[in-house]
Amino acid sequence: MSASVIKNVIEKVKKTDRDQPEFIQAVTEVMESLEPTVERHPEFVKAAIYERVVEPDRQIMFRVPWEDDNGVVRINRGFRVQFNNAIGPYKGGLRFHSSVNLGIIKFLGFEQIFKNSLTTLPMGGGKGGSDFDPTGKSDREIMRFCQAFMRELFRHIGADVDVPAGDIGVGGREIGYLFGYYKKICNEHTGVLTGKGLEYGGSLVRPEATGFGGVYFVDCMLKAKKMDLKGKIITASGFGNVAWGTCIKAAELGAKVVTLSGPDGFIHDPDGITGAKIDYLLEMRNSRRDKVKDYADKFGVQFTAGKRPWSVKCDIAMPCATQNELGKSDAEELAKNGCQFVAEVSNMGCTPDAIAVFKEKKIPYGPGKAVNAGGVATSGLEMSQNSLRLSWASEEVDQRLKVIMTGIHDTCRKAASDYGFDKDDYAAGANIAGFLKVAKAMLAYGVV
Ligand code: 2IT
Repeated sequence: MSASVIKNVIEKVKKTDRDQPEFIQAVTEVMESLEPTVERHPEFVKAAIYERVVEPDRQIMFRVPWEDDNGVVRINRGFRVQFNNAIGPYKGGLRFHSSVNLGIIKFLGFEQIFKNSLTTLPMGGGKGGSDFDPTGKSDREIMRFCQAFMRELFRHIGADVDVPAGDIGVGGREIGYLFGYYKKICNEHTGVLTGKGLEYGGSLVRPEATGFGGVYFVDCMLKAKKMDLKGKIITASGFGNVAWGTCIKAAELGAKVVTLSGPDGFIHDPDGITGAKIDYLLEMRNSRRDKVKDYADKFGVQFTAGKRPWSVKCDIAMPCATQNELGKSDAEELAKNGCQFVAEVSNMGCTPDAIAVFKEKKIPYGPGKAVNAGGVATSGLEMSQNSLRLSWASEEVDQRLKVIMTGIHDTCRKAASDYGFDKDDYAAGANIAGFLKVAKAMLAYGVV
């Protein structure tokens, strides 16, 4: 029975959402690991929880008209997918990138349901964004776009309804413009967005949190094998917010990140990305040039054009850029070069055939929804602080983040072994543990 319930859900999504490959990929990965839950929970089958969880509560698409610096009117498409609010208000980032379409927002929103559940905080799953490309845009253009985007989004969100945040292309500056405009038109100063500036309700450690959480998770993975981070070589991709936080915490715990990448290629810095070099990542991001070669030019290290960093020898690989950024041949090369752990900090960073290689080679692989959950967890802590009308010291936030990440790590291993998988199968454990909480809540509500 279990095989057919799961198979039918996947087949149906493949048919009805055939133009959404990333969504089909995410659904397939999650559903396949839920097979053992079907046997154990006939009540979920009876209530059609598996069929329901792959269908968003609602999908909002809207026109975003804005004026560029030359007075030309430009039109982009805006999205907010409110996927599932069984365990809390919809929560998830906004992505501004030229590749954004409904399928990408749906895959991200779907992953967010289980990720948010794993954090143990009361947050449902949602995601949004636009096909707007921030590369090369002026500050005023970014502002006008954010205001135009919020001009429609405001009617769909709220501190107890749906709380967006940043993702690729949306950082502190964009959240400032979005929040400022929401406050203006709603006349309301509430925690409706996270990733806010410290002056107006933001949380300490939120900018670093995704990377910090990723490194805490890796630390747990190593400890489970009686190893530790001291002296370990890490290859990372990307050079945004996530890679930045990863470099800081890795350096703090005695490991060394030696690569970064961008759309133009990757850099290799064998001495490690530490100290002032880490600060330079912020400058690179603020320049909006979207080029990692600037790092090589500044610090005189090797730049390889048009390639990703997975050929560089490492102990731990941490993809920090975007979906499907690490494929089968990359995985094979990592294995050949002695890589011992893979922790995906990006959302769905590894392709299914890359994950299969890790499994075959017995390289523990931490999936994005567990490894990168520190970002949204700290957003949840920002919401808590907003509700309390208090702000916590950075030590308090960081400590809570560490406790949450350790909890997620242990939960993944326990759920995997409870449901008949290898303890090292973090992907199965994350999917099962994340799903069970949401499914039980959905069941409690009856058929709605
Ligand atoms: O993918 C993610 O978890 C995020 N972009 C962060 C979402 C959030 O609400 O902080």
